[in-house]
Amino acid sequence: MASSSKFIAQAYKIASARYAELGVDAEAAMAKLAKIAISLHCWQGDDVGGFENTGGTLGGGIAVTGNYLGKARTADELRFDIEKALSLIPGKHRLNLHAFYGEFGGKKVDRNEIQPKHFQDWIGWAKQNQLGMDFNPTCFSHPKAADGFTLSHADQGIRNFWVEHCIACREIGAAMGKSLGSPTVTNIWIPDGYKDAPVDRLSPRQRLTDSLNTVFAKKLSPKHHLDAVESKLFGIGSESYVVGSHEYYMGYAIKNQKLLCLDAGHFHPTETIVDKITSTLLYVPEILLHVSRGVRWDSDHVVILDDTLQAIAVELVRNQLLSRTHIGLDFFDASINRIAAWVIGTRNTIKSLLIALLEPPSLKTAEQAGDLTARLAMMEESKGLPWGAVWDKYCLTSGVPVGQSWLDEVRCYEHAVLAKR
Ligand code: RNT
Ligand code: ZN
Repeated sequence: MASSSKFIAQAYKIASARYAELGVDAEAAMAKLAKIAISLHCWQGDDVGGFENTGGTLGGGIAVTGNYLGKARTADELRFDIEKALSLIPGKHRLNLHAFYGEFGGKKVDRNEIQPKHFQDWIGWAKQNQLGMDFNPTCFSHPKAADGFTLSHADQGIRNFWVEHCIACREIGAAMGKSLGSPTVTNIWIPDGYKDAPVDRLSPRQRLTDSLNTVFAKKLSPKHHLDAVESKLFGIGSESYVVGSHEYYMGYAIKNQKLLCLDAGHFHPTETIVDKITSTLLYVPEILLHVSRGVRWDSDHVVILDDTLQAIAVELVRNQLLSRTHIGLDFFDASINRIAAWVIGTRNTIKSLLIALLEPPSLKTAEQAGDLTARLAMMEESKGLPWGAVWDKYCLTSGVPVGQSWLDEVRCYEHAVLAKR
């Protein structure tokens, strides 16, 4: 049942007074929140399928499970679904597109031949919807990636093919950024690795460095375009060795002043990216986050409002790192309504930032005074503060459904649109 706006207003009044008592300005927190853009990943809408229509299956050691009805089959359907999701999420956000979502008019255009013109409809749509865009080379789900290697491949021909693809993607990213007036982050993730223990762990990494250096050889204006590189611990079929490990890309990003992409699901199950944010931002200009949720061996569950997500959000807010952090999402679930998955994960990411923005300053003062007892006490007590009332008010003033009422809209859309696909 939708909450009435009268109760929301009353609850907000009491909540903001309570926050004011603690030295927190709830209005100011909402104003700051409204400026934070989250980059929605297009690939949640069609199970990382892309629109090349080559009938290929998802490769690269990533997998989407589930068979929920209504997956987007065309770019138009995907855009329509993203619009629906965005209408249920407060704030102005971005779209994160993968290269194999280009529109090729039924022609076969191989990955090394893609051009900005294949993305004109996406760019036009983003402009209409006032969205910035981010971009990704698609170095998987392709015959030339079938043996699990791309930019670090031992065969120079195959390596060159992927280098060309990544170069083409940077040009496309720059065209997006230029025409949308906001820099596009083009993030390189490759699946390269071995199922079983290799003899030579070094050569593929040397080849990857050569390839990346060639990919990045052309300078692009940071006004339009930024480069990011993403590491991984293991994938399906690359359990024993991943060429682009965390240390590898951390070193590369620091040395070459690239953005480091930290995917929350790409580390050991008990290792979070929380400490990596302040550690790496001392040495790289900016970071890209792939907000995701690892569960045992899988890295891409829908983001929930858990301690890890909250810990990421407070790092960004407490240390004023939002301006150097690009927040992207990366999860895929086909066992539930795909639009609901976007809405749940994105709303949770925004909620976590709001909670961080509402943190009482007394926590920091306690730490600075060396009062660790008070720090722990306040940290725990602050979990019970009425942030939910501020969140409801934020949704209301942003013109999106409050509470679970967004689910009714998803259900209607499922009935009217998705069920007919
Ligand atoms: C894979 C990486 C990567 C992909 C997307 C589709 O493990 O996380 O970011 O999820 O490029
Ligand atoms: Zn990722």
